[in-house]
Order: sequence, then C-alpha cells, then structure tokens
Amino acid sequence: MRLDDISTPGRLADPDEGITGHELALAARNHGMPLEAMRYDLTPPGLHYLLIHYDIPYLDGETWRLTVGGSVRRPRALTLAALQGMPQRTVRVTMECAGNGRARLEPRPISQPWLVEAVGTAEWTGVPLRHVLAAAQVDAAAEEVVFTGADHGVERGVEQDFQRSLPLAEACEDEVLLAYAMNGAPLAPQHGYPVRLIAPGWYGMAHVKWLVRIDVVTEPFTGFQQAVAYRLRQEADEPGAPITRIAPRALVIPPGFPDFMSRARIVPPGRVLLEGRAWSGGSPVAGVEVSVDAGRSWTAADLDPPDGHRWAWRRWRLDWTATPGSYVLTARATDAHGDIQPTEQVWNRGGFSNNAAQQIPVTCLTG
Ligand SMILES: Nc1nc2c(c(=O)[nH]1)N[C@H]1C(S)=C(S)[C@@H](COP(=O)(O)O)O[C@H]1N2
Ligand SMILES: [Mo]
Repeated sequence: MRLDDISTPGRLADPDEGITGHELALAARNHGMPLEAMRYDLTPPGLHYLLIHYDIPYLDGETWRLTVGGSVRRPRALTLAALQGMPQRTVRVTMECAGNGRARLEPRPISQPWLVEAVGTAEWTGVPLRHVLAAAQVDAAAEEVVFTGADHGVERGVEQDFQRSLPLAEACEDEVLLAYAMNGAPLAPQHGYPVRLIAPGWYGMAHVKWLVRIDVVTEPFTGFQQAVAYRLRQEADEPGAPITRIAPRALVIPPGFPDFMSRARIVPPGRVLLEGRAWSGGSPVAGVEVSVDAGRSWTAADLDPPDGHRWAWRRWRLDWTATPGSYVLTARATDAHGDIQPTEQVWNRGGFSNNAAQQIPVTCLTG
C-alpha cells in the first residue's frame, strides 16, 4: 500500500451529488462562525471559525522551540519566554478562509464545504516578525520566508507538514506577527498554541498555526500548500494563480428569527434594521449596498467610518420598512479600487475566493 492509494484526490461533485460523508466529517471538525456573532466587534471565544487540515498537534509551551534558519547569518532557537520578552504589538484582524463560499459553487469542489461563515475577528498579540528576522540577520539574497507548522498529514497523496511562505517584503510589514495571544489570552490549541503567524489582509491559509520553524529562502517556495493547493485554476493541470489577499465581502447579520431547518428568516412588518459587516484584505472597503429584491435594485448602506483598525471588519446599517411578502436580501461591498462583489459566481476548481454576494430568503409575515 502507498499513501496515494488511501489519500483522496481533489475532485468536483457530480451534478446531483449531495454533501458527502467526507465533507460532513470536515464540516463537523472545522466549524464556522454563527453569523449573528457579527454583532460583536471581536468574535467571542469559541465562535471564531476554525480550519485545521490535519490533527491539532499537542504542544507544550515549556519545551516548545521556534527554529529560525535558512539564509540567515545567526540561526536561532527561540523559547516562548524569549518571544514574549521582545517588543510586542496587538492588531485587530478579520480572518477569512480562502474556501469560504465553496459549497455554493456549481459544480461543487469537494473539500471543506463552507457556505459563508468561515470568518472571525480577533485581537492578536505577538512580536512583529521583522524583529525576529532582524536578529537572525537575513542574507541579502533572501526572497521569501517559509513557515512550518507542527501538524503533519497527507493530502492528495503528498505527505507533508503544513507549510506556507510569504514574500520577504510582506513578511517584514510591522503588522505581521508571531502571535502568542488571542483577545488577551494564550492561544487556544485549535488556534495555534503556542505561536502562530498573523498576516493581516491575507486569506487564512497564510496564518500558519503551531509554528515550529521559520526558514529564509532565496527561491520561491514550491511546497504543496503554495504551488498545488490554494491556486486559482479552471483545469486540474494548469499552474494557476496564487491565492493571496482577501477579496471584498459584506455579510448580513441574519434579521428577525430563523426557521430551524432551512434557516430562512422571518421578520415582522415595519422597521427592520439591516446590519452587518464588511471587510477586504487588498484595498479598504469603500461602500456597502443592500438589495431586498435579489439584486435588481440597490441602496447604499451607512458604513461606519474607519476606526484605525484597518484589518478588521467594519459595521454597516440600513433601515428597511418591511411589508408582508417574500424577499431575497443581499449585500455587496466595494473596495477603494472599485472592485465590487459579483452577484453571479466566478467559478474556480478549488472553490477559492468565492465572494459572490450572499442571498438570504426573508419572509415578512402579516402583523
Ligand atoms: N499549521 C497550520 N496552520 C494553518 C492551518 C492548518 O491546517 N495548519 N489552516 C490554515 C487555514 S486554511 C486557515 S483558514 C486558518 C484558520 O485559522 P483559525 O482556525 O484560527 O480560524 O489557519 C491556517 N493555518
Ligand atoms: Mo482556509
């Protein structure tokens, strides 16, 4: 037996194929954020989404070491106490999985079947990575920094540690952190204890958890999660474009109350405050529009002014006077470059970066 005999290849669901047992198992391990939690500026503990490719590794903060090596003059092995003794910084970051929206695509790429809830916002505290790199004295020929997690698995036949890289210039941004605290508390095991990378504005896969090694390299990194997974492609055999920063997205806090099974919303007639959050990892969110007629007409929402938390979601609001009937609510964000969320899906084989505007069926009952 070989690993690729037991490891499931990537594939697309057949036209009428429902969610598979494998997808259900992933969905139960990797939960989303209940959308009503968008009421909080900071996602309360346990409500932040989770995405874990393999197993959550069991690490002891006392014996844990972070090795810094590769193209550096002073390689080192840092303890948690040593990291905590370096200059620290706290950054509020909205993190979103690149696969958010995947399960809405047709055909559906078989993987973690996210609808739209793979998002959360936290305040991360740690040491800016640039201090650690400066102490290690990076060689002039350095191009990228490779981050290795302690977790190990097999994916499409390739046995691996979870690894991702960042270009050196991005890695040296002051807000890129080796984070040891989330919302003021030590990281929970599922969020990367004892230390994870935080790369504000990037999709989740860049924020490597359970960090054990940092390597400075002089060539672009070609590991599985960089060169095979997390690429935008139409065909399985094309190289594809790398997934990097978070595309603009607005989501609605579900109005009214839900039907248990369908989650369809029920609102009373009269004034309904529609509110939600919007974020973008490239250029900042510039506006949010809301439609109550499935995207036929749009009204600009009130977007909170920038509050200094560039990498966190922003609140938006719009008053709606509901009259009895059926509606499809939708919201879309536009960034400062004029990039706007599409109303139709933009399909790709991995199911990444699907920021098509959310659709929420709402029934307004007679009062
Ligand atoms: N070591 C390691 N880091 C990882 C992952 C992983 O499986 N292993 N998953 C990545 C992905 S795909 C996402 S979306 C984020 C999720 O972070 P969270 O679970 O803290 O929300 O972690 C990233 N970092
Ligand atoms: Mo992810």
